[in-house]
Amino acid sequence: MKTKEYIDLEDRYGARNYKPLDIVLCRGEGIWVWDVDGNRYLDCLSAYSAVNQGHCHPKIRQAMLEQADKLTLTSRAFRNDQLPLLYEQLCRLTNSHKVLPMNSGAEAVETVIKCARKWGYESKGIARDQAQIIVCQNNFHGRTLSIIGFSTDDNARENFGPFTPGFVTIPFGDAAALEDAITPDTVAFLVEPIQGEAGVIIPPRGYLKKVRKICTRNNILMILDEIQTGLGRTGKLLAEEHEGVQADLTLIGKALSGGFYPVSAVLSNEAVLGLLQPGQHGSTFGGNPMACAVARMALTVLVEENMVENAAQMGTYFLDQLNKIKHPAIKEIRGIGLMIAVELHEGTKGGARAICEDLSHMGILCKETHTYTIRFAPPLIIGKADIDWAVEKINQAFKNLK
Ligand code: IF1
Repeated sequence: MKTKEYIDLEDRYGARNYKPLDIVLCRGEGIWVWDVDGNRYLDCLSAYSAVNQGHCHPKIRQAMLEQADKLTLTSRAFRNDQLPLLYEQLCRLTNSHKVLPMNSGAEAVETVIKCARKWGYESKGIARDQAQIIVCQNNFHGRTLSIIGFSTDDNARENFGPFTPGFVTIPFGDAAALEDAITPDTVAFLVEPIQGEAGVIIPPRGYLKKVRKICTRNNILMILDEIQTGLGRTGKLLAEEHEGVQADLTLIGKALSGGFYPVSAVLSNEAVLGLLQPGQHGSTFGGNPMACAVARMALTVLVEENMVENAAQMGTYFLDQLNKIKHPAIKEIRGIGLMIAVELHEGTKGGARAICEDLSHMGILCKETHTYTIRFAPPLIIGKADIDWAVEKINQAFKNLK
């Protein structure tokens, strides 16, 4: 079958909750993906930072195949030989003391909301059902009902109500606003270190340090959603390291499996996760042997192949090269590590989508966000030569812009 046949089938039978580029991918290897017509593309989205390790990493694949020949799922009614090893590896890598494994990122977010509320009632002494959690404008934490209930994106919320109460929204990057929003019923502040979907919005330097101090001083939990920023994307294993802070609870997902399997986790400590008693939380697939075997290898290759350091070095290089592109449509080029965005001036003809479509014809896959911003987030294994090749195409796409 050719591209058009696949598209016709998908459009005929599929819900239209996405508007993908009309490219039908069938193979991936490292930074490259191929479509059914044999065209090769440099993946500058990395499945929204779920394939930081590169597509179909051979060692993660091997770990998955070997585990598939042994044991895939047992439920948590019984123990398995992979989960404790993942727990130990995650705690050592992230200086955590307790882990709760889940599957999707949104499930990890929902889990942390439950845990923060439980901590509020049982440790902080908040009145029952009064817990408040502070979140930021333009947040993205997933698509479940509680999460979209505190989204500020109308498109994500419209006609899905009623929503879960107990959330207060403040501007991102404004530590004073956090201080002002805290009440005796506040149990936590949930924030992305860098807002991904909002368009790689980087907070002022020192923001996370101030947040840490405010949360400690007011006895509220600092929760960092590192599902997109974590696992090397920003040039550190966790983005919190850029400011030398340690959250009370940290969420990871996506690249935790290198793109092979949905695996997420809540990283924390006894004081919070220790409050959960048997039967109070769980999931059929959470912490299953296959997920853990894949995640263990995904973490191993991330560290052993120096992908985090490479992301830091190549991110700096990519940003420097992009900043040499001069075009009146470019409003700002920003990023940390390999989490980069090019923002166009409002009103740019065709918006960021037009650039993404033109780039796809030149062999680069990237995605627009909020009409005028293009994200560039290649796998963390990318090298200088490939970045040079990409920058030349990006430069050409801007030259093509009318
Ligand atoms: C889609 C966006 C990115 C996330 C952060 C939690 C989650 C995500 C910081 C939930 C997931 C994904 C969702 C995916 C596209 C992608 C996305 F465009 F939707 F917003 F990356 F920016 N926290 N982000 O980025 O994790 O439940 O998806 O495993 O919905 O199409 P999930």
